[in-house]
This record gives sequence, C-alpha cells and structure tokens, in this order.
Amino acid sequence: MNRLVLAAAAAVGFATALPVAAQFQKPEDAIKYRKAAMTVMANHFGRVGAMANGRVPFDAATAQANAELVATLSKLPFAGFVEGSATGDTKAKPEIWTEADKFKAAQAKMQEDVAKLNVAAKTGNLDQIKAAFGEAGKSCKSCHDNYRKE
Ligand code: ASC
Repeated sequence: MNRLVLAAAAAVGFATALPVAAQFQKPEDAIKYRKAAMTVMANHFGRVGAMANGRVPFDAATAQANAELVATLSKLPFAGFVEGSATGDTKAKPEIWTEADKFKAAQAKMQEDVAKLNVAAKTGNLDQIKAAFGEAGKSCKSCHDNYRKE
C-alpha cells in the first residue's frame, strides 16, 4: 500500500472509531437530531396506524412503503442520546444514561417489533398488520413511559 492509501484507510478507521458524540458539535444538536428522527419515524408509523385502526382505507402498497421506512428510521434516534445531552430542551430522563443497558434493550425490542411490522406489511394482510402494529406501539409506549418525562 502506498502512503496515500494508508493515510486514507487510517482516516476512515479513525472516523468510524470516534464516539458518536463527536458527530455533534454541541448537546443541543444531539437533542434536535433525536427529536427530529422520532418525529419522522412517528409520522410514518402513524400512517400505518391510520390503516390498522381503520381511520383511512387500507392500501397494501402504502402500508408496505411506510412500514419499510419505519424499520429503517428506527435505527436513527439512538445516535442522538449521547453523554452530556440529558439536560436542555428535552424530556429525556436521566435513566437513559444511568440504566444504559436497559435503555439499549428497550431500543432493541422496538427495532425488532418494527422489523416484524415490516414483515407483516409485506404480506399485505391487514389482520397481521394490525397485530404487529399493536405490538410495536406497545414498545414505543413502554420506552416512553420509562424514559420520557411527562
Ligand atoms: C405512535 C407514536 C408513538 C407511539 C405511542 C404508542 O404513533 O407517535 O409515540 O405510537 O403512542 O403508544
């Protein structure tokens, strides 16, 4: 390997090894990021929910597209829960950081549940979508109950 290639490889390795905190200039940026990610995820989750709850007519392709987005978007918010961002314009409870393992487990549970919703949506079967939407909603709620201030 020539020197340039080595330098580039080192730079990439270094960038990926940096803590997530380094991706935000200040705590408010992390707070804004996670709120924005939650907002966008909730919007697409809600579009599936509107069909699951019969508020809008069921359209399999729309349900599928939105469930797919939710599955992808579910990976985003947690990069924003960096150390040092527990205070400010946020409802995040300190337990997110003091019970980091439990918070991580709750995150994983939600991601699994929305992945299952995505699988259900691909079947085009509204009953399966309703069931999976209900489970995913419970995951959202339990994490909010435990880790979000009123
Ligand atoms: C939503 C949404 C949430 C969850 C939660 C489920 O549609 O925005 O935060 O469902 O309300 O209980």
